[in-house]
Amino acid sequence: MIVNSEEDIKHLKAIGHICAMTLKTMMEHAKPGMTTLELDNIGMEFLKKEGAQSAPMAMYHFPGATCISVSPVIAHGIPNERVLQEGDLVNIDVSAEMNGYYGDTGASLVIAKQVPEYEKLLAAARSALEKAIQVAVAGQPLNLIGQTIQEDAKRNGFGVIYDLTGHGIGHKLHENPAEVFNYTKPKDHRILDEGLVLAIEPFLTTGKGHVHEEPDGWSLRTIDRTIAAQFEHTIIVTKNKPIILTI
Ligand code: M2C
Ligand code: CO
Ligand code: CO
Repeated sequence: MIVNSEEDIKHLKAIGHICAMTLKTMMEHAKPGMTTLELDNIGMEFLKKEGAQSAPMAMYHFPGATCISVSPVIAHGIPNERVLQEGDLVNIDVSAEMNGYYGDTGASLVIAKQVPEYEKLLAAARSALEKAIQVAVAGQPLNLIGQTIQEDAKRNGFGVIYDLTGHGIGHKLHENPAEVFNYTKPKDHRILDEGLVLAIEPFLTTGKGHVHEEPDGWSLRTIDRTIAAQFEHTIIVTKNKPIILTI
């Protein structure tokens, strides 16, 4: 969506903040010995308490309030009886709706342990998101986002997942522009409009950058079972610095 009133901004900020607080709470509670379903319930209760509803459930009948993906699953992981263990690389993705407005955020983390190989990947994925947000300025090519993510990932020794993209968001979870690539597409001449609401979500990997859907019909794992990490924010494009909604 393109925001065109203070009312739009107020509602987007409200749901963005709820998504951010839900993610923070879930990350703080993610401990060895608990199941991903128990962690999802913490997220679901938090959303309910704030008056928001899970976007994956409402929009796609996803079997969980949030997506919790344990490596080598990197996205759309279904919360289940899987017990989290020290050293697991996990992604939590929270998207939700309130008053007809949507927010989307995500983060990867390592459970209760410092694993140098994983920490390097997490730092690089965080860096790619930060740099991509900086270049998301009205009048600039949308392709600059993907180009920036890919170049920053490469500078840090990683590749991107080609099959997963960021997206427009606002009155639905996934809106136009449908694909905000995490790599450069020189023939993509779309321009970022002022007021455009975007979810930017770089996925970085040590592998070839393609995914495979598991038989559960949702979970996406790296095709080569390599590690990957994602960080995601929902933003509003302006003439200057973007407004980050999911903080
Ligand atoms: O838009 C995402 O970030 C998720 C969608 C949840 S719907 C089950 N919030 C995403 C992540 C990975 C691939 C596609 N979309
Ligand atoms: Co998301
Ligand atoms: Co998203």
